[in-house]
Amino acid sequence: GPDLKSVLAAAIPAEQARLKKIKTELGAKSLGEVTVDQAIGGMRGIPSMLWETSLLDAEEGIRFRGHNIPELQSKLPAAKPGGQPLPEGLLWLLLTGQIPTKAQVDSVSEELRRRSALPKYVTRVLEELPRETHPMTQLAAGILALQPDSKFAAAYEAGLPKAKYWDPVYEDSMNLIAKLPAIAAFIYRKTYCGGTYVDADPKLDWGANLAHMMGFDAEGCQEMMRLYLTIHADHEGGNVSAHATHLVGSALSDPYLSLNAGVSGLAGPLHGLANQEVLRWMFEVQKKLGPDPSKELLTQFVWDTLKSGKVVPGYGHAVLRQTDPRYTCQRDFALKHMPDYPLFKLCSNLYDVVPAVLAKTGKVKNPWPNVDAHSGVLLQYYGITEESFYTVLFGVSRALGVLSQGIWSRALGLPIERPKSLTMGIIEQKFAGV
Ligand code: AMX
Repeated sequence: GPDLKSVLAAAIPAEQARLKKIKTELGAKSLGEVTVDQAIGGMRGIPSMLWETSLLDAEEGIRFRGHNIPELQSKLPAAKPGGQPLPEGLLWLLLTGQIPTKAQVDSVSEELRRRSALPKYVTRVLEELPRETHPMTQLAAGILALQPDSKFAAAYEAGLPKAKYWDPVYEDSMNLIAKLPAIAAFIYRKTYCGGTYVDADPKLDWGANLAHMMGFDAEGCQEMMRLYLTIHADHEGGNVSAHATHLVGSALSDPYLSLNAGVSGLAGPLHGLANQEVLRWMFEVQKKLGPDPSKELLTQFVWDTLKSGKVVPGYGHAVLRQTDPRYTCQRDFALKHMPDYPLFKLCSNLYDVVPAVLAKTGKVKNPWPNVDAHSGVLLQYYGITEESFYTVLFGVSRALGVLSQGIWSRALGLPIERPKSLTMGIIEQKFAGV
């Protein structure tokens, strides 16, 4: 059958026509008013961007091209029947809007394999960075080091017409996605394994190969990695990593430059770095209260964290108002594969006590756990114990979503972003005497 790029190319004209029709018929309609609070408060809730690959509902959580996580788990092809989805299948879905067949997913795995070789200068850049450099800084550096290879930057300089932008953006995005597991594994082995490396296994899929190159070959670990890389891929357009990638891409900076901005945003403790913070916080709990603390002691510990002025990592969300379905699917995975693991038990017990405490503060809008409250438990179980690495895995996955949208942003001809900013003086003046 036709390959991913052909299916994508065939889908583009209808979507271009659809956007044109929306602009013509609905362009002048209002999507609502913007309050001063929203302008000051991180633009929370202002509908102000097009993002086709996924949509977030405050109660129900994320849907990827209309499919929620349980639907992805039942509809997307798996490595083995009944297993976790292959992230390559999600990539197909994000790019084309269609659920792929197993043969189509295999063709993406093959395409990524073909594009996966890392140039020597990239590993040399990584080797030169001090070993203590945070893995997220190393990831950002590795992505930037690939940029000289940008097909889009070269084609733009040569005068490529706008209608063809999406094509080299696709080439760059697929090259980048293909090389990210090798970059991530290189960072892992360099930082924690004394610079000894494991070659890719051409028989493995994209996610299993990442685990393999890091040095982990257990079947459970491969399944965990496929699930992890699927559920972290996209969370609509306004979160920091997605919006940063989208914003920088809107200046026609190529996919390497754009994703670099995205992963730098993901490296913030209120966003992707929270998964690292969760583990450190859970270790603190264990150190202070022992391996299996009572719920009373846990409750007190949560209050102490809040009183010391810190956030409880892994809980709360800017948009969600319920338990994150990305948390729930990881919990289901743990219940199946590691029901008696002490760290999972602690994670479960925290789920029982943290929401009530956060609700009692009266200010936290969402007391429920997000994706980051659980992912570290699964990684620890399979021996990936270095929590400062966790956000790199998030970044590898997030690339699938933000680069897919990046290709569509160019296919749809979206313009450079330029929202209006205000001064305090202008706000005061506008409402003086009101
Ligand atoms: N612990 C303590 N306080 C919290 C809290 C938490 N988990 N979540 C929210 N709050 C506080 C806020 O700091 C804010 O306090 P302030 O008014 O004194 O500044 C108040 O509650 C209101 O905040 P909010 O409207 O509920 O949340 P927000 O939209 O401003 O922020 C988020 C959302 C995720 C940054 C916040 O919940 C948080 O800091 N959580 C902990 C870090 C975390 O888990 N981040 C990962 C999010 C998912 C992801 O991006 N990967």
